[in-house]
Amino acid sequence: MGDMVQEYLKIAVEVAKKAGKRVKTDFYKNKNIDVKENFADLVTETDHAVEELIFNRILEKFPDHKLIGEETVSAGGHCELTDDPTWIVDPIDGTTNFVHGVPHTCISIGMAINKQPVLGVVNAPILGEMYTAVKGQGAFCNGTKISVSTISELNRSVVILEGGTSRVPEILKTKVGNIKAVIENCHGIRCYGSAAINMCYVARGSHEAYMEHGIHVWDIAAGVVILEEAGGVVLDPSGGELDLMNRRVLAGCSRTVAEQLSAITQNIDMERD
Ligand code: LIP
Repeated sequence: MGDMVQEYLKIAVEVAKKAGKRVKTDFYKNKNIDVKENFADLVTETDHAVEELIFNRILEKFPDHKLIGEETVSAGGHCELTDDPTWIVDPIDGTTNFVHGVPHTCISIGMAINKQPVLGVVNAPILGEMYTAVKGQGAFCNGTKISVSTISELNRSVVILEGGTSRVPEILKTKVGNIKAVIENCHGIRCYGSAAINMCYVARGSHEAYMEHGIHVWDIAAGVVILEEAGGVVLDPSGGELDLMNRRVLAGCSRTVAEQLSAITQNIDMERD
């Protein structure tokens, strides 16, 4: 399988670069914006075009592989993770940032085999950062090996939290409670608007943890491999095992920090992918 995954990585990097060029060009132009679940859940013409570009290239090279993509699923497509090699793609993670001209926006390409993430590529073209990882082979940013922070206490950590797109009052109430609990127990909180970038930031050691309820499998599939290969852990916010389709994530530089964060926050049940 090793050689095959290398071949998959080559194509993932190639297509992520091509997609990055398109995202970078469109970033500086006026955008055609649409809404999905609610007024705060945005999609642009570029999201659709980039997903198509990525899918076409993958299917050209690997016609038997399965695909899960944010915009295809939003348009009523399938979101089923089977044991088959499956590419899990977010054409623009951080769409709100893309729309508003905030540079934290990226292309996230993950791949799972037997439901296990094995490869992750995150290209943030405005930031000029390309993160890559293959299971068992380390994690890299622009070709340089990266690793997680060695801090082991939450009260010495910087933690990433997100508001997300849900505007359901009970969900927001719990999130606000969690924000307060985390601020009270760490050096500071940050919020970048892209789950994939958030996970890469924990992977590169500049932040100790990231927690979010409401993300989707395409937001985290690539980041899981990048973070684990950099020495971090990815759990369910309850502190249990991560379920890729359960729409919540707790990423830590270590299990110790992740568990400390889990212990002071409330979990939220989300509808599964
Ligand atoms: C985004 C996530 C982010 C979350 C946003 C949004 P999108 O994904 O990556 O973590 O807070 O609300 O869901 O929609 O930009 O691909």
